[in-house]
Amino acid sequence: MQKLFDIIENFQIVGVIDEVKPLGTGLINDTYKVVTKGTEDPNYVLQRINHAIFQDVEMLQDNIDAVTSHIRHKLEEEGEDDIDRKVLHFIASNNDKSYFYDGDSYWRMMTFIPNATTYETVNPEYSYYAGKAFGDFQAKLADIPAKLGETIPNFHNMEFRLKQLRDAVAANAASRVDEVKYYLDEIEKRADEMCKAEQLYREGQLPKRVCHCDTKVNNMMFDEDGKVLCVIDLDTVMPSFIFSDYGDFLRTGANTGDEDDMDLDRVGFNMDIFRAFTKGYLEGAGSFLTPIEIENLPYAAALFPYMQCVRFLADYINGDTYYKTKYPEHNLVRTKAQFKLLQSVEQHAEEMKAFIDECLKTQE
Ligand code: GN1
Ligand code: MG
Repeated sequence: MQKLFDIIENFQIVGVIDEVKPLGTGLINDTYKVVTKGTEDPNYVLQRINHAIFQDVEMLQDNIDAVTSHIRHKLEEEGEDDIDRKVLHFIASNNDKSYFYDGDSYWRMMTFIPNATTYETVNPEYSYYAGKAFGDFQAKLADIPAKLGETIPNFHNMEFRLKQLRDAVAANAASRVDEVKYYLDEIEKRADEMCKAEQLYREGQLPKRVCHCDTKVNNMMFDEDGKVLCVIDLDTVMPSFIFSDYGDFLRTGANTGDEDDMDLDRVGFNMDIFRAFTKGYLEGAGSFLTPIEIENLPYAAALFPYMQCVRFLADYINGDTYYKTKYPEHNLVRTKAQFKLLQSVEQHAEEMKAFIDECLKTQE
């Protein structure tokens, strides 16, 4: 902990530090809450950026600066009076950068948003607000003048993720391929269909827009009334298909079980959450979505459990080199849970389509 106190010394914060403790359940970065003494000064969030995964920290922080200042500007224009709870505020380091490098790791600090909560599961009402919030987030970023870089190249490119899985199978580094044959077959059966977005993009039918690309339900801060204050975890904000944000929320928010549930009977796709989130999303993003984007929202709902299944399985086969794991089979358990979720989504394909058509009719 002393080390963390020393790191914090390198940032221009106000207040005297009382305590530093782990925060959140992220699988990539290490996150801490920095509590200051008394109630006058703000508390902070300290993060060690996973440099093995985010290799270009300069680009990463430039993206985040561009996004947060653009959103801040829009909120000011709208006359919003709670701006500091609606957009992240990063603290400058002593040499006026938005991060600090200690010779080994990259660190950054931001103000802790007071009176706000994150959730691992949400009810339909909160999902509706979340849908609106993501639609609104994308709408606000539609005219961002900065050209954002890809902080992780090919992050949500399904063809690339399948190639990584196939490469992992060919190398079989942890000798785990034999035990996962069933899942590999199931993945291959769906491969062409799941690469549809890349295909449509090549044909010029599908645009890329600035997206959040990690819209897990726990990456949102809610206020006391269940309304979304802001979206956090901006490392992966980059150009992508809108499917990323729509699909990844449903993958986490509409799962009746946990992402790594060992009890597959608990895992399934909750249509009430789907309906509420979709209604909110179409209200927030309806103004700029194209018919191809809207028509493929059910595809997006399937794509993200599928992609996550591919990514967890590839990591399992590689011997767990990417995601934090709590036990040796963790990535396999995650793969199975995501596959079960995918099957449940597939069973609801027609119902999803019908609901979206219905929403569009009432919006006309
Ligand atoms: C990672 O950082 P975190 O835990 O919010 C991952 C996402 C995955 C998610 C799976 C940079 O997100 O893409 O969907 O885990 N982020 C990165 O839970 O790989
Ligand atoms: Mg997170």
